This record gives sequence, structure tokens and C-alpha cells, in this order.
Amino acid sequence: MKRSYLRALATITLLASSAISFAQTGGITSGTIYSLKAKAANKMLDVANSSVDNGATVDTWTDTKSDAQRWIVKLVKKNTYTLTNVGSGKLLHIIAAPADSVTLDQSDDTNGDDTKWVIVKASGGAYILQSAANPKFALNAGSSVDGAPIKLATSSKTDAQKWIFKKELAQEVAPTLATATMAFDDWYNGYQVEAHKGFWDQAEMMETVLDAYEVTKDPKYKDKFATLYTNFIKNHKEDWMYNDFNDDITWAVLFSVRGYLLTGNKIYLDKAKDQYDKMYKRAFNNTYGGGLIWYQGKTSKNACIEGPAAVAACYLGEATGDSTYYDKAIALYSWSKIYLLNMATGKVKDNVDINKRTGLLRTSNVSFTYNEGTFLGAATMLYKHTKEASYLQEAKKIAQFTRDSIYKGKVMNNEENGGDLPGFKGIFVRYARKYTQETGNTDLVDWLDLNAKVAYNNRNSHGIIQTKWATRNIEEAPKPKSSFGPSTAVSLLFNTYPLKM
Ligand code: 7K2
Repeated sequence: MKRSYLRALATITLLASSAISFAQTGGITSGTIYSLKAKAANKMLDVANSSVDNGATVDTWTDTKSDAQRWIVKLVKKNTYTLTNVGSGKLLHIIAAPADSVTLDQSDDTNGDDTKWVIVKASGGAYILQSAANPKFALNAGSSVDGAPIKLATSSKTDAQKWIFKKELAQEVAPTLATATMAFDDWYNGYQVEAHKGFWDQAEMMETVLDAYEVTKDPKYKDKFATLYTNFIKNHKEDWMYNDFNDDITWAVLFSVRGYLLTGNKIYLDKAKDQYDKMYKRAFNNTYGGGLIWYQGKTSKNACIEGPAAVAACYLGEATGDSTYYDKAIALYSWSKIYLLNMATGKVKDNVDINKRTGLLRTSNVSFTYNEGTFLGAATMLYKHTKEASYLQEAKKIAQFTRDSIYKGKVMNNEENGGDLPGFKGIFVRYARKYTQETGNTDLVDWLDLNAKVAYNNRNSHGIIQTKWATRNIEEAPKPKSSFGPSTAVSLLFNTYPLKM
């Protein structure tokens, strides 16, 4: 069982055993997990965006079975309780002295009355929660709109102030196998991924299926991959060279070569080798000193081709025993260090191109997580192959840049706009897993676990998690249009389980 799950159980047991000496409100069992549904609004008492931070707003939301909607109710004095959010471990708290319209947030235990609630039994199996700081004011759900903040209001005993308590069982805290499996099924079936006809997005979703197989070894994922592979060839033919995006070819090479390494099916290897070799031949030139062009006929050389092509070459070297593939990987990586990789910071810049007016080279300063991801992977694989410590140091730089500079140690919550961007983070976490497992460096583990836990708690009622992992999925019906963005959390959940060694 996962450590975080055990920790949650231990907290509940501790809370259950502590309070027995005061009179309890009838029907409420101290130490039990409850969900609270607002009677009039018919929505759950919820921590906004499943935040784990002090000060996060408490609102109402559709029932998504999230731990952000579950509360451990603990008796602290006569008929008076604290409510601890299961997702965050923080307490239901008023942000100011009780008055009409004072809002609620979650907070560490203040030991004051601002985190204590007098629970009064009302009619129809419901309860009223009065602030212990001034019982004239009660918790009021004024709106049934998802995300409407809960406020205090003068006690009226109307349905807006009635809450239906329901006992809930402790559930697993992501990342665990069960949470990853549920997220996979809801995504895969909900979007009919097998019928999707995309090229590079489909390629990366096929990698997510391979992640599930790699981590679980459950043959059902191998079978799904076989179906996806057949469909991919049906949709995009045996020879992909009609596609001018060299990166597209390379993403598809990645699922092919990994498909071989994980299943032993030689057809996948033959495809990977054939398409990689053709891609490399047409994409490599000596402008700017080397590297692959991103798109046939254009002049830019982009991290989104150099990184995947270096990783694919390492996999091909591993799969074929042909060391010239590793030579290619080393050459692409070394060339990328001139223009794209800032090894002082760990940042991976998007592309280098010629300025047609000045004739000088210009490196784009923007960075995207998939590029940090593939170069983290390339550095890890080249370290494993060469045993040169500089690769390990560089991998660590890229990993820590992503965690600390891009995300400040918080949950990854961006790249939501556009067709391609929403899929990027799923690629990063794939290589974050590889880095962790193959180098033994644990510097990303706690951060990735936090990402997995919060992302899972932000799923909608269809079990779909959008690409902004720290934001509750507001798209209840219909769910987010594209399957690619929601695939990233599936990648996250499998690639973080079980990451600890
Ligand atoms: O400019 C490139 C790349 O450098 C940049 O990171 C992204 C940002 O945009 C393009 S890459 C987008 C392509 C990915 N490969 C498949 C193509 O269909 C797609 O346009 O988004």
C-alpha cells in the first residue's frame, strides 16, 4: 500500500480515538469521514481546485468523489467540531470575525474558534454548522453554481444552510495503481482513443499506453497497444515520409521502438529502424553546425526534433546493438548544447533559426515542458550508456529547472491553450520517471507525488482530468474536447506509480 494512503488512514485513526469526553451531536460520529452536500444547492462542500495550500477558498462543486470534498469531523467540545479536509489535511476556517458574507478558506489548525463549528441537527437528516466564534452565523451555500464561494450568513434554518452529512470510506490517494487504472479507463474509453486518427498526438497517447504496460506488465495494455498500432498504420500508412514534420515521424518511431523493447514484437522494431533512418537522412544537415531540421523545407532546428531524435537513437542503440545510433544521439545532444540547452540553468530553449534579414542565428527563449522532458530523457540515457558524470549533472539541472524555475515546486498548471501544448506535460513526466529510476536521484519524487495527488482530486465526474492539473476540471458536460490534454494526467499517474525505490 502507498505511504500517503497509510498516512491518511493513520490520521483518521488518530482523530477517531481522541475525542470521547464531550456530548456529540446526534448522528455524527467523531473521527469519521463525511461528505457534506448543501441541501438547497445540491452541491458538495469543497476545497477549490483541490488545493493543499493554506488560504484556498472553500466553495461548492458537483460531486466528483474527490478527497477535496471529504471532511474528517472531529469533536473538540460539546457539540463542537473541527472539519479537516481529507485532500489537504487543512481545517475549515473563517477568514474574518463572523458576519454576513464572510468567506471560508482552509487553514492549519489555529486552535481558535475560527476553525470550530457547532453542529446542530436540523430536520430531514440535515445539519446546520454554526461558527463557534459566533453561533448566530451559519455556513450558507447561496448558489448552486460550481465554484461559488461558501459564506457565512445569519442563522435562518433555511435549506441554504442545511447540509446533508454522508459517511464516506477512506479512498486511495494518488499515485496508486488503482487511481492510475481508473484514470486510464475513464480517459481511454471516454474518448474512444482507439478511433482517434491524429498523428503525433496519437503517437504520444500510444506512449502513454506503453507507460501503463511498462509499469504494470498487465497484458491488457499490450493488447490495446497492438490495436492502436494496427489502426495507426491503417490511418497513416506503412511509410510516413509523406509527412514533412520530422518530429512527427520521430514521435511515431518512439512508440515503435519502445513497443519492441517492451513486447519483443520485431515488426515494431523494423518499423522504428526504417522510419528513423529515412527521417535522419532527410533531416540532418550541417547548417548551424549540425542537428536536424524540424520541418522539410524550413530552416529552423527545434528542440522538439533534436530531443526525441536523441532519445529514439538511444532506444534504437539499445534494441539493435548498433552503436552508431548512440553516436547519433551523442552528436544531436552535443550540438543542442550549443544553441538549445542552457546548462548553467537547465533550461531547454525551443528552437534556433536564421534571421533572414541579418543572416545571424537567433535562439528562441521560450521553453516548453516536452522539450525539458526529452532532453532529460536523452541526458539520462546517455549517462546510462557512457557513464559520464556530466550527463548526470545535466539531467539533474534540467529536472530541477523544471521543478523550481518553471513551477516553483507547485503543481504543473499550464500549457492549456492550443492543439499541441496541452499534451506536453505527459511527455515530461515520462522522462521524469526514467530519470528517477535510472539514476536513483529522488529530487523529483515528492513534487511528482504532489502533482499526481492534486491532479487526481481535480478530475471531473466523468473521471477526466484536464491538462491544468492544479485547476478543477470545469468542463463537466461535455468533457474537454480533445483527448490529448487529458492524456497527460494518465501519463502522470502511471509514471509516478510506484516511483519510490
Ligand atoms: O514551433 C514548433 C515547436 O518548436 C514548438 O515547441 C511548438 C509549440 O510548435 C511547433 S511544433 C507543433 C507540431 C508538433 N509536431 C506535429 C505538428 O503537427 C505540430 O504542428 O506548440
